Amino acid sequence: KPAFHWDDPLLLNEQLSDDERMVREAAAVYCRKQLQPRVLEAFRHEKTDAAIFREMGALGLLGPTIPAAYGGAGLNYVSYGLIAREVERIDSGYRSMMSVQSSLVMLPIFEFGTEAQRQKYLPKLASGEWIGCFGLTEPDHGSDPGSMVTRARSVPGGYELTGAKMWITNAPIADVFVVWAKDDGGQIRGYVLEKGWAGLSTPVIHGKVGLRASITGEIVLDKVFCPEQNAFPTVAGLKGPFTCLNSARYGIAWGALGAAESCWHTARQYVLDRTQFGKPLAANQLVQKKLADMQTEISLGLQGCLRLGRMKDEGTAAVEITSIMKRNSCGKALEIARTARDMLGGNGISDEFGIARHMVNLEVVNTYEGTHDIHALILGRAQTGIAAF
Ligand code: TGC
Ligand code: FAD
Repeated sequence: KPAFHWDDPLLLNEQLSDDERMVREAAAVYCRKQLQPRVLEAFRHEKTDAAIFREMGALGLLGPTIPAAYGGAGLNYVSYGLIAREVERIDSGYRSMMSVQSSLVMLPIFEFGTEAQRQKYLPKLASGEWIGCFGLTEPDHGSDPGSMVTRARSVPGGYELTGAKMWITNAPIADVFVVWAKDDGGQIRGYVLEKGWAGLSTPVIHGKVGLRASITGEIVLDKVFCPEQNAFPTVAGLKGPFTCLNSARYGIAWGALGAAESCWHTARQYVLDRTQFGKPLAANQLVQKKLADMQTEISLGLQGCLRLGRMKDEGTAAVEITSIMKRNSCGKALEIARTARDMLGGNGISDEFGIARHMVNLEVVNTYEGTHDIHALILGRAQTGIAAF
């Protein structure tokens, strides 16, 4: 009779290639040894350790799908997903730092940048020597980025950027800024800005109740001059930023399930160890049902992520599938974190156990990169032909 593996019922691990398993293991070891010991203090005190970028860079975890010629590891999308899952098993903030650098900064420079831009920025972003951020959201335009008001006015030799971006991961510590703005013709285009350019400032946003290990800020643009050679030459319209989001949302789909697995495993061990009414909590039917629901959702969700990764690697993934997976993983992971929090009773409230931290992080993850409901509307439009935004 085939054995049942409670923590990997569909044998996902066996569906990976040897190389993919090695990537997963290397990421898991790094996360356990280097990230796990830091996370409690980082979360409590809103501390973002910039050294993490260099550590991740040294292991090839930044821009893993970017070719080796530009400093990347040249891995496939399944490997990228596996890395995101391991990093977010520790904390969504660490995965945020990694996925912004990889999908939202390195990917557009690789896809849309000139050869000179690729040569200048990608190797230093891959090594973690430079930190990147991505500015799409504005104070008054989040779900509807097409209405952005940031402007890139043509001036001799380049553009002058004016406007503000809000809720930008990594911004206050960034060296490289991929910023989206409307040109004189009202077309959205991408610009690569650098730290220290006149008129560019990045105030920190304090007081976040989630994602506290990952620094967030604004990007304020007060007539920032961007030379022509720092504009993406051809991409125009929302296709530019959305191409980056396709990759980042895919990583989040895997990552959120990593956070969910962490909550599930912690809750399972807790209910096995804790006795009430003379028996382990795990001996109660209500408790076992919760564990069964977690196991079911996580196993099915991971299988969907793997399928999407394979389709991305084959070039057959329609972008709507990413909306299914991002939305499903985030919604289910958040529900699992809330249930796991409850299963730990009072201890679930303590940050020592990690579940409440995952829970508030997942509130953010469910909101950024397209909210749960915005992805429902993308899918609703795709099956009815009616845009209900
Ligand atoms: P819509 O008419 O749908 O599309 C406009 C143009 O864009 C093209 N397009 C895509 N291209 C590539 N990939 C996709 N997924 C695409 N989706 C659309 C589309 O073909 C069209 O091209 P063209 O040539 O015809 O002009 O545009 P809309 O304005 O109706 O869009 C509505 C909606 C809801 C789909 C969209 O605006 C949306 O997705 N809103 C959510 C915004 C969002 O996700 N923001 C994320 C900000 S970044 C972030 O949160 C980073 S957090 C990272 C971290 O810390 O980990
Ligand atoms: P809104 O768009 O105002 O939405 C508010 C609510 O209304 C949501 O529930 C939404 O689902 C709902 N809603 C909106 N429109 C509709 C509709 N038509 N029908 C039904 N419901 C609707 N952005 C970046 O560009 N770069 C980053 O690095 C980045 N990092 C972030 C980090 C953090 C910690 C956070 C919190 C956000 C980050 N964001 C970033 C911004 C993020 O992408 C936005 O917050 C998100 O897209 C939602 O936009 P909003 O906050 O303006 O909410």
